[in-house]
Amino acid sequence: MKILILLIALLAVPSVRPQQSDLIANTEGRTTVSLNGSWQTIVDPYESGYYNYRYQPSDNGYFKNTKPKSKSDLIEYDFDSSATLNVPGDWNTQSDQFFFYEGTIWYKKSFDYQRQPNTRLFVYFGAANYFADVYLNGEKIGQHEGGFTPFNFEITKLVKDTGNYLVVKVDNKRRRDAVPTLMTDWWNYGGLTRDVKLIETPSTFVHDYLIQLQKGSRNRVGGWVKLNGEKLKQQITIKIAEAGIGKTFTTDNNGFVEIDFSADLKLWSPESPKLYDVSIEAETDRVRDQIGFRSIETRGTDILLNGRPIFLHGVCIHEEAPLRGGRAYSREDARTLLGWAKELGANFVRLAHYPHNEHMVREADRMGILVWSEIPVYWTIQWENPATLENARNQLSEMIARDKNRAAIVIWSVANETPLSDARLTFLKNLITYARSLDPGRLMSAAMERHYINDTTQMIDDPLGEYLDVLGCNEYVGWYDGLPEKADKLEWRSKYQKPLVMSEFGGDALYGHHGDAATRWTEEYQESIYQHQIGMLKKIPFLRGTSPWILTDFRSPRRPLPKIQDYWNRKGLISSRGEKKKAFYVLQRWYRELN
Ligand code: GCB
Repeated sequence: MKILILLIALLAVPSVRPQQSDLIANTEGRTTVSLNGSWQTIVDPYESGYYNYRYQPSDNGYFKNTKPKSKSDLIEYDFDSSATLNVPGDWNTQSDQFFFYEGTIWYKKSFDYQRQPNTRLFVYFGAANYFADVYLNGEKIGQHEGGFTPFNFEITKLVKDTGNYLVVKVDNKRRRDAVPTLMTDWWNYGGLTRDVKLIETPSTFVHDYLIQLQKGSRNRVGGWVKLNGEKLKQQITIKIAEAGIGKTFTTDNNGFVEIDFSADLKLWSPESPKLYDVSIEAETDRVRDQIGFRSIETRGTDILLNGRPIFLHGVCIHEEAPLRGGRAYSREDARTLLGWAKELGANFVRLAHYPHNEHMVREADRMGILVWSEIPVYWTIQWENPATLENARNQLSEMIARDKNRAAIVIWSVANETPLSDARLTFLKNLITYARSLDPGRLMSAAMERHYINDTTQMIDDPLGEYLDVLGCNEYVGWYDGLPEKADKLEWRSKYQKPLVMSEFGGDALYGHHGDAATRWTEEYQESIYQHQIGMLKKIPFLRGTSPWILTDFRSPRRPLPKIQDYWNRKGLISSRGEKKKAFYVLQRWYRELN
């Protein structure tokens, strides 16, 4: 029976229509009201605000926000006199007592809202790590799994002019069947880690759209528009005023229409990240966006941007806040991180190991930095579990839903360093097919492993390679694999005639810790890794990109070594305090040559 369910799940043909995700993908082009700021919170390690003493979900949990009605009434919690946490923000770095906390915290925010007639209201969460149960005025409005993608719920019928209370139970307990699973090399920052807002829309509104150059074309725009509401058949006009474009389409009875028109546009590129003001005007609604147009494809072992071969010289980035630590969430964080990548000479970043906050991709669009974006299918996911697959598919669809109109994003990646097996291949093929159905325009990749066929020859022949456009490969020659000099003699081969991005390499160094190049943890050792790596990389004929590990040091519970790691992965080219290590300058020199 289990096998049958798995087969059905794996064979289910993904829809070629846009995903029916409920996400209002573009919240930036609409009027919103922020619910950021201070939220009342209750720490609930036993989840006694959710379960009763028989461990059954209670009808009368903390989400009811009950107050004593008389002086003898017994109520054992009170949001209003409890401590607060800032939203957006992880809880671990807001108080020492939460540093290692994995469990449930309840959040409550009160608000008034005068909804205009004929409008609808949604509450939108940029992300909640990991599982969120959401309640408004004591009623459950939904739940969401996955710590790095946005979600929203309609609250039109429940919202009142005054005295609303929004309660969210956020649980970051790791689970074997989840995505990611129990073991990762990054901190499990819990909480409402991204912006929370209210979105008011007309009763029928532009729910989502894809407006990008068609695959392989530099002058034909394609995509679709989807309406939500009662008046589903409408005229829709796409306007790009600066380019003199105004094209009108009519949606079908489901509120959906495909768009297709020719346009003479200045193409987006790292040298010239041109964004156009685009407006999507329905009869009942209007949304604005800033969209860049570029083509991305592969030919043999080349990656072509706007028809010309490009080398992606970049760096990996975790969503670790620069300087202050904790989860990054703001536009300023994004500017600092991407600014450092630019200073390094990068034209490309790999946003590891999960979809980053929207500021990162919006800023990359503005700054002209190409992006690889991925979902946290990392290491040892439960490949045979249909629920795990469903979860991964959902995270993939939410990532694509939010960011599909960003020119900067050129690669979607479905996995990182996953161990070979038939079940894993079936799982990942399913994700790739699904992603292509949601977004036919971008390149698909995965960070794979490689192996030795003899002492000096590395081979890329993971069967997954057959299904990818771009091969990704992580290698740690000089750190987990021999000493830095080992790279000098290595030859690289690939079973596939496809471009390779070396998606990780590097080693740890504590900033300011010096010694000779043979001493681990010193800046000199790390510098030597980069010197030998660059020599090796230059000789790989099918190499078309690099994203060494990693831009800045980041917190990891797997890294306890006192005085060196202290729960930080020290492979950053920049320390957690913003200090550049010697290896930064080695890589910068190479990237400047490439520029
Ligand atoms: C890897 C992982 C990355 C780790 C890194 C390391 O291969 O993809 O998440 O942090 O190695 O530092 O070991």
